[in-house]
Amino acid sequence: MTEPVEKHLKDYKRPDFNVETVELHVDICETETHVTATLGVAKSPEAAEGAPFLLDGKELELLEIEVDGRTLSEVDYTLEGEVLTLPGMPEAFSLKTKVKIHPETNTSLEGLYFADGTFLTQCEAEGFRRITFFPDRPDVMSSYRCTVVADKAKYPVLLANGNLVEEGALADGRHFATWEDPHKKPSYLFAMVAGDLACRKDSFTTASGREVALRFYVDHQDADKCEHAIESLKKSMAWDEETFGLEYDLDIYMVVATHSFNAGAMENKGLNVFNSKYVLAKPETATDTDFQNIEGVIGHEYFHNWTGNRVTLCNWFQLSLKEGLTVFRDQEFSSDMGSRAVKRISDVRVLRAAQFPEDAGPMAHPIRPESYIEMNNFYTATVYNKGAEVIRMIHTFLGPDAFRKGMDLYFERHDGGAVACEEFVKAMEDASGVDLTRFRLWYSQAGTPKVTVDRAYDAETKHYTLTFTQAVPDTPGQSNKKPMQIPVKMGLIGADGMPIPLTLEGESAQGPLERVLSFSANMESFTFTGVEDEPIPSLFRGFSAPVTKVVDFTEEELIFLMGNDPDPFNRWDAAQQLFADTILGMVADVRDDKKLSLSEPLVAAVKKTLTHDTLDKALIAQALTLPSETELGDRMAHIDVDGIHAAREFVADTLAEKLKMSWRAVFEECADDGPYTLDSESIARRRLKSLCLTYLARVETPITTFEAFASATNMTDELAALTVLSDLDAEESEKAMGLFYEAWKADTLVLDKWFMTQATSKRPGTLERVKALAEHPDFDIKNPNKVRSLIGAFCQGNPWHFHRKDGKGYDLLADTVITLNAINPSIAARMASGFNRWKRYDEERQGLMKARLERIKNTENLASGVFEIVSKALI
Ligand code: 0A1
Ligand code: ZN
Repeated sequence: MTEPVEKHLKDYKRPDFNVETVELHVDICETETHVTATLGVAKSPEAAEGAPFLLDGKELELLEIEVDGRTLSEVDYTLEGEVLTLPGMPEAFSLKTKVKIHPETNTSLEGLYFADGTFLTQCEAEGFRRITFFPDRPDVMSSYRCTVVADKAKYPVLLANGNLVEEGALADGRHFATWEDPHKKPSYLFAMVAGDLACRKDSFTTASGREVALRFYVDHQDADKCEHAIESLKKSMAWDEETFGLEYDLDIYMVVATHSFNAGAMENKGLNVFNSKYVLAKPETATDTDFQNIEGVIGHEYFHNWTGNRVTLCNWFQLSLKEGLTVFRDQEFSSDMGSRAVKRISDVRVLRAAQFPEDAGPMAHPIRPESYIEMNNFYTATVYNKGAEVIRMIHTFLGPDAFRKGMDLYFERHDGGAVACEEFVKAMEDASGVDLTRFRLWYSQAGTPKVTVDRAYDAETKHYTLTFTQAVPDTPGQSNKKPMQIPVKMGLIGADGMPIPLTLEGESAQGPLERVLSFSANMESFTFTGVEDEPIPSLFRGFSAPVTKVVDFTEEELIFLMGNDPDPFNRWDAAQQLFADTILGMVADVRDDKKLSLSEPLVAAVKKTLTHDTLDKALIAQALTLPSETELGDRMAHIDVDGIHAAREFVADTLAEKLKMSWRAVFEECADDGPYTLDSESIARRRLKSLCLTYLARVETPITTFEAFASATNMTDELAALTVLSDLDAEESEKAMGLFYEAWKADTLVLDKWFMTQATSKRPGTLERVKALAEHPDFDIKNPNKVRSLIGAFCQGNPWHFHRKDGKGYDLLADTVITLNAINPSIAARMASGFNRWKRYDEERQGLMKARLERIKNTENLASGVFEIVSKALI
């Protein structure tokens, strides 16, 4: 096999030919589909003399090819690998191709595929080339007209982007629908659907008074689960008008839900396709988190209409231009809809759990990658979540008003264009007058900067000095990095808990109580004057930069910050730091078989937070959730799987035992028999209640947890109790699993929760149960949600069992990757990254993981995406 080729940003050139118009005719039959494409092509004025027209095509059978009505013979073109080359083309011409494709056997879920009775498409990043020959790159933007033809009884619903312009019956019980999209778009935003789906209708009136039809297409049995998604869409539309002055631009907005989808959802113009888990919800089947995720993902796809669709990318290296910005927008939307601090905490948890390790591993890349083998591998936490942090830092430096001006200027300049990240930064710079020269390093340098803070107080001069030092670690292909420009949002807190004015040396007027320092050297000091007593600094408030901070806080200081920091994010962060320091401090003692003990002040601080009567209950729940074993491992240079597990269990058991009465009292206090409502307060109450349950289960009999399970009246409470039970080695655990299955076996999304709960269980024998569940009739290796819920959850969310010393957890992952390689390469590659951290473990485990990576690498017909992940991991 020839090794897959790597593409480089530095080689990027604008296209030689533009496709102005695309007319597609898609004739769907049970065993094959014919696609006829008529492209109106124009040579670019910048094209080199004699440049050929290159089209991409994957797994297409070419049946006919014509230029301006003349059938081409085999000497007129070449078709090699996945490229169709047409030399000697005129300035403008019409190209017609007819191809045969097989959606009915396409398990990759890219291009046109058939799943659960519906034909649908996924074209981002490079799926359009599986439908027809086309220059499948985002800087080729065209007007589309698409006719879908299929059997009328089996596929009554025929959809594509834009407006319906014609529909009608055909011979043999077939029918057609023609859709026209008035907006030019790149091929990755094309979509079409043919199926038998229920349609939930609603409408939204825009700020300028236009009525937009909203249409949600779902399986008939799910028609009662769309309400929340529809409401979320209406909120998103109103929010974008209010916040950014952006209105929707078509008369119809369609959402199709499918159970078979590689990712979360897709922003195709006017016709979003969603993983059903981000659409379908009712209180009996979906948790509070599901409801919140739906609101966030519906918002995300809607916001793409401006950041992604109206202004798109000139090449895939710029993916963060649309994704980082759109994640930032959806995070802001969710913050405005619910609790800002709680949202920030959960976003930072995701960043630390997924992006920090990625940035420290073999696939580390800047938010604007410089090269890739398989684009699908770059839909990463770095491009998305760190990308959003980079936008957030611009927002922090500029402030909301200048940021809004920057957005306006960006749209004014680039609406209808395909641009690069640079254009966004330039618009922000020009609109605000703020120089972002050094800031641009965030786009090109990978790695999480480590910021160390030293403190010095001079009681005589009343000066307080903070000295910041930064180190940006080496990452594959990048070393000796330059210092980044880092916003440090901070305050100083006096011993009485009151904020201290921040007057920097040289300033005459008294400073504010909170400020943003701009730190952009290897080392830099900031001295505050008029500080009467030594304060405690509150640094990186709201997580103002995606860095790891190292401050030599004592336990006492962390407890102080946990109780007194006016910034809720930093209160939470102090608690997490305290737990992490405590647990990691015990790991060596576990190894040496020493007796462990938990400090009394820590127990008292937990009690104080737990029983606080004015703090937001959701914040209490977040603060008292111990860092996960994975998070703790990430804080260690060499991950001690067993030590972390034992120490963390000890801390949880001790807190459960010592504060038994408090957990019980707060649990009772949070109980509520009223109807389920989705307001922030009720969500917070349920969250704190389930946290109490996790502690109580450690000290009370399993019967009480089972009672909580059996009496639950909504999925949030039911799943919380089931999850707690799943860790218990008790008959109640099996009993609850059985009851849950019987109750929900007809609901595939709820079954995903059933698989996941068992996969993440701490009980002995979990690996064996996971393997048995992979043979369960309701498990389907072709369905990505099932793979993620069972195998993904086990390998990523159950480190203690996955890293079993006999290597059997690793075998399960390697076997799954190899099976999936032939079914769905994109999911196979994602799963393969489960080995990325292998060098961080002990020698024995390293050897076991390396052997599995090599086994995968030697698989015949290895997909380029899997090759990229495993070969980079093995370097
Ligand atoms: N643009 C989508 C994400 C997406 C990417 C790839 C997909 O298939 C391989 C599907 C969706 C988003 O950000 O929502
Ligand atoms: Zn997106």
